[in-house]
Amino acid sequence: MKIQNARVIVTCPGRNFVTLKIETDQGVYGIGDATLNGRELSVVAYLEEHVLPCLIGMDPRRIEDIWQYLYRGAYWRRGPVTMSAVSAVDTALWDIKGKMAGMPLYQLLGGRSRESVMVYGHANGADIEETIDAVGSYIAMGYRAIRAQTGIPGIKDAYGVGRGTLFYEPADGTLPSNTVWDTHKYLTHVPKLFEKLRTTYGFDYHLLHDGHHRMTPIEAAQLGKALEPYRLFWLEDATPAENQEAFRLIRQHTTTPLAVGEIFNTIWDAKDLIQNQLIDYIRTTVVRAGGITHLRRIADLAALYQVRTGSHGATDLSPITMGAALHFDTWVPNFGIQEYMRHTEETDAVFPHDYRFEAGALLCGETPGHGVDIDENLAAKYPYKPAYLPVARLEDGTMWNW
Ligand code: CS2
Ligand code: MG
Repeated sequence: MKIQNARVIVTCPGRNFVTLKIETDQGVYGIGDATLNGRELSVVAYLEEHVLPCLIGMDPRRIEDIWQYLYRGAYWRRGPVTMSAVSAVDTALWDIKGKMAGMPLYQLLGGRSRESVMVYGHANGADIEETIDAVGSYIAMGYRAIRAQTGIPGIKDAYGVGRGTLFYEPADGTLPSNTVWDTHKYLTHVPKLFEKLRTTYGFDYHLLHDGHHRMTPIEAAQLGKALEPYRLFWLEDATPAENQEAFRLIRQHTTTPLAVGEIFNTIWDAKDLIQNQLIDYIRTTVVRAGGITHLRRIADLAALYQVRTGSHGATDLSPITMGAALHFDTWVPNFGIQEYMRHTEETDAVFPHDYRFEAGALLCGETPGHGVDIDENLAAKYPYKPAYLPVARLEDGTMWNW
């Protein structure tokens, strides 16, 4: 069996997605997500110029060997562009493997470990009252876990407060838009949100919050401590994680569970965090961290230290990633939770899939492979449209973390 053709499909049904399609000489094809929000074309170039020519003629059944070839063979290892490309190849090959075996992906991984995959949605509002209502609407939709983000008095564009409700897409503009941040105002305000949420809805629902890399370790420790009475499921991206040791300082001051890793692209980014039990959930994803093949390695390391998975699942990860992630989540023994920022109807039409939402959970389907396809004719109707994630500066103009 040989890879006969491999090509990249870029489409923009409201936001950009990059899809890799690998076709074999036996008429079976597989697809993988290669979307990197705000840097999409860099992954397209990496794939088209440096990866796809190497794949032609390779045996698509040799998933591990091709992964090692693309990782070690690049010489310049790791990084979001390289690993998004490797992830897309890996995901497409697992899709082919499932189709050849006539099995849904979770069966190939080891079978079902749970009946369904608990997910969390994104509730946000311009102020606490609006956010309280938004959380209520997610509870009414059947969610048992909800991320809550709110506008911060004195901050114009606080992170996570979308333009609209169900769909949150931060990328915009042909150049990055500028936002202003102030951690002191944020730290003063956020505990009030969670006090009000627990007063309003009690403790029967899981509440999550994303710090989105904005705090220093001691500020994150302050917030974690202040949120302890409200028993969050997790506080995410409390501080930038290049220095994995930074989480030790947060850990020393708070029992609020910590989650990190949506921007990680290999196990090396998380190794110390996991082995020193500095986090409780690892957020690595199919599209960013080397596909199914590498994500399994990360999850297995995490399991040794009672760290659970909590994969990223924002709108800028295509339905292909969501579909493959659900098969992974259905199998992985140390599952924690799956993020599920719903895609728009436009996007779902371009990427027909067999997963479905039910009672606060997602259920993967039984279609052989990962259960997601791409309608190329429809995809062609949405040409690429440049869009960047915003940047953030402090009020004095200091460049900060968006
Ligand atoms: C966020 C993401 O969902 C999350 O946890 O961190 O929405 C993130 O802002 C985007 O994926 C960036 O493209
Ligand atoms: Mg996040």
